[in-house]
Amino acid sequence: PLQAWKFNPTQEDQRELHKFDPNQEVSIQELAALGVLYWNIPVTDDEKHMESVETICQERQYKNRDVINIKRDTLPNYDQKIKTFFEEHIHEDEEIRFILDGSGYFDVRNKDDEWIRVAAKKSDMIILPAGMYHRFTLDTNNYIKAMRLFKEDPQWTPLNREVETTDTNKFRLDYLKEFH
Ligand code: KMT
Ligand code: NI
Repeated sequence: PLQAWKFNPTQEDQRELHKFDPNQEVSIQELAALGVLYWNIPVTDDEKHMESVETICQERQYKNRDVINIKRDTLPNYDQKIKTFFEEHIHEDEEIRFILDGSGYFDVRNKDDEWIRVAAKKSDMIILPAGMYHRFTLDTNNYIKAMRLFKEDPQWTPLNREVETTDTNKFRLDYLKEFH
């Protein structure tokens, strides 16, 4: 199952675990209450997992997808992108990620504006609702390959917190109404 915990904001590198001692686990139910959805779809060599992906795409009307391979050697502008992914932001659409290989962390804000660190690994599909503050980092394995699914055209420009007027963004207000 998915592992999630309260993020301990120490000065350590963003790729480290950032757990409190003792660890403060966060359950899938708590994540669901914040609007975070999760499925485990085993990724196999025969590509059987794509049948489940197709079904989810049809049910939830995801029309577009691409695959991102986040590794120093394969991702153009690697350092800049790693930095951008870790800036706190929202989107005006769901953020849907299906992890094909490797692992990484999605940090999401809870109702008290604390970070929850969600560990995503191969075979996890994670959906963050529109308007939820979040960020992403690789872990110390330094590699993730993920399918990114989109409702419409890849229209997932990050709106960074404070830089833009995200607290009054319509999608932010809709999120708060539904989940807080
Ligand atoms: C994002 O929006 O932060 C990304 O696409 C990077 C993470 S995908 C595993
Ligand atoms: Ni995002």
